[in-house]
Amino acid sequence: MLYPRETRTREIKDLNGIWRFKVDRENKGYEQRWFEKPLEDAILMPVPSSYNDITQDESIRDHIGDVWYERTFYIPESWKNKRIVLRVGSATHHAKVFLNGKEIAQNKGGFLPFEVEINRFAQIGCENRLTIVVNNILDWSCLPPGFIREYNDPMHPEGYKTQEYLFDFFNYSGIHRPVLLYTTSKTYIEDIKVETQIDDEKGIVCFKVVVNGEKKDECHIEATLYDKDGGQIAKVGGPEGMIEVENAIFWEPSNPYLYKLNVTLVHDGKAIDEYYLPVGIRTVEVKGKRLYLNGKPVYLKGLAKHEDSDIRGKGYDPVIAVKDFNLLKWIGANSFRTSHYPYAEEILNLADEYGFLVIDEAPAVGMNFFNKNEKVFTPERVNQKTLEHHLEVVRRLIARDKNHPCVIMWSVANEPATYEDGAYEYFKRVIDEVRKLDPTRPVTLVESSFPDETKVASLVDVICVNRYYSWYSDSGRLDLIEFQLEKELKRWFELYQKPVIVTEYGADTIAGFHSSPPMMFSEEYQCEMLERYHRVFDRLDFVIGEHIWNFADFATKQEVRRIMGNRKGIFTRQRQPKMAAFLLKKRWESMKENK
Ligand code: E9O
Repeated sequence: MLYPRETRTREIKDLNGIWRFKVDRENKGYEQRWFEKPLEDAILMPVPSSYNDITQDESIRDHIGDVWYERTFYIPESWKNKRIVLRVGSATHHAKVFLNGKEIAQNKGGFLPFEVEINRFAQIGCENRLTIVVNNILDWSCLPPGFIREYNDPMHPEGYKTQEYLFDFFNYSGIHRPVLLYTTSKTYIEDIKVETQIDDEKGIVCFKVVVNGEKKDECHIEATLYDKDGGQIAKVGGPEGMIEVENAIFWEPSNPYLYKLNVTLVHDGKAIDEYYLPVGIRTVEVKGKRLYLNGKPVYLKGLAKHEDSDIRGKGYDPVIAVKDFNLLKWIGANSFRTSHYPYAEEILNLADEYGFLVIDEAPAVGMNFFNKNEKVFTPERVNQKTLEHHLEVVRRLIARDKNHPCVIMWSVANEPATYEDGAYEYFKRVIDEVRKLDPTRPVTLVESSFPDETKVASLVDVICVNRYYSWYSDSGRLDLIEFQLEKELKRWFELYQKPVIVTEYGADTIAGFHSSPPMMFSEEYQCEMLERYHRVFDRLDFVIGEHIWNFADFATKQEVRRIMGNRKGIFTRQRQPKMAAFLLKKRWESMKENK
């Protein structure tokens, strides 16, 4: 699936902005056919954004079920002979789309784009009404999974229910990413796949183009590769090909050099469709104890993130996005994980440009009760339907992100109950699918299980482990960190002989809380904890990366162990540094690429 771009032949119409919005409190919208006429008693709502924090009404913030979004638009006469596509960057978690009262699309999954051709339903020259119904209910067939709790007890009013979920971020909902229309010719470039190789000083760019539409057999394809300054390197014909770049500049964090591959679809001597892709020439490989980028060992310095900010919730905002990248650069990081779901494509575009190494994660989080007596992998919970959806999600994730040089690894899940029966069979299916679709990138699954209990470590290329010594276990016992962590990490390597990334470690820290000697929640405690972890990492040569939990404080559901959200950020939610940020900046700036 190609990211929508304007080119010589393609136009974009931005549908972001202020939409009309209505909460379906009684769940009557479909029955009363709200899609057939303009919404009554609607309020205003920005798109993209989560809707939860926009109003002063907690019943909107905590609504479970459908909300209705609506806006109108015009299609210019000049688009008459074009193929017109409506694209929704994401709608969390389920969406139904109506155009002029007719249902035209449905989607399940809150973190990936979907699109639909609208030519048959749209009207040229008069107003079109677009309605998107978004539903935020999670069940065990969803990713992330969740369940509805019904309280049939005397202390709750009849019919009282809550949405329960086992992941640690607020279930923000709404249209989270850009909505737009774009055009192509009727016969068009549907997809491009690029893979790069390195042969000494030479870069090799292999491409494959998929064309669709009535006249696809009458067209031919021209692919041209340009350097950063627009200088032409080579031009080749055909739907598949290979371009060699002598003395190539390889894409890497210290120099994220992007070439440009321009693909033109020619019919009757005329360029009918054109699309371009930024191309970073780079290779990724796991060998022995190390991760190699362009044949050189690389150490991952960075953080796990969230799409989360004040007011916007999970809504994509270029202001927050660029600020975050500036902070990541400032602190000396070279990588991050898209915990715990695929981020907006705009974020990956920026990571390509800024030069960050990304572990791209599927939205499979909260598949663990952290309670050995309560199982997740049972026919009533994680079941065949979940697996089918998981397979679909990784297919769509790879289809969307396969061409990004920044994506160096796929993560199929975060902290599932890998010690349970059934976990191996389940993840074998998912990981086999990922490898089949993309043999060029390593695959991982982020563990919270221990080395002797997990059943899935044999399936992955890199062991990724989240660990909270002195926080969730032996709380306050900083003195135990080195002893426990070193012992555990050595065991991982002893058993599996694979490199290890510590993908989460950290402490909730309230900016401005101080204590010496350090106490939990103080800035000193966070610093001291990180330093002790780092001493262990520096002693172990098979540790190939450190990702702190978390980049910034973020919203969670309300519960007693969360004080206005999860406070493990190195930055506050408003993006101001805590003391630990300076410690990390010093460490990471003085570290070599290969630690
Ligand atoms: C996942 C992440 O989304 N890892 C968590 C992070 C956290 O700060 C969360 O925000 O809580 C830690 C997993 C904790 C596992 C140990 C739980 C032990 C309970 C007794």
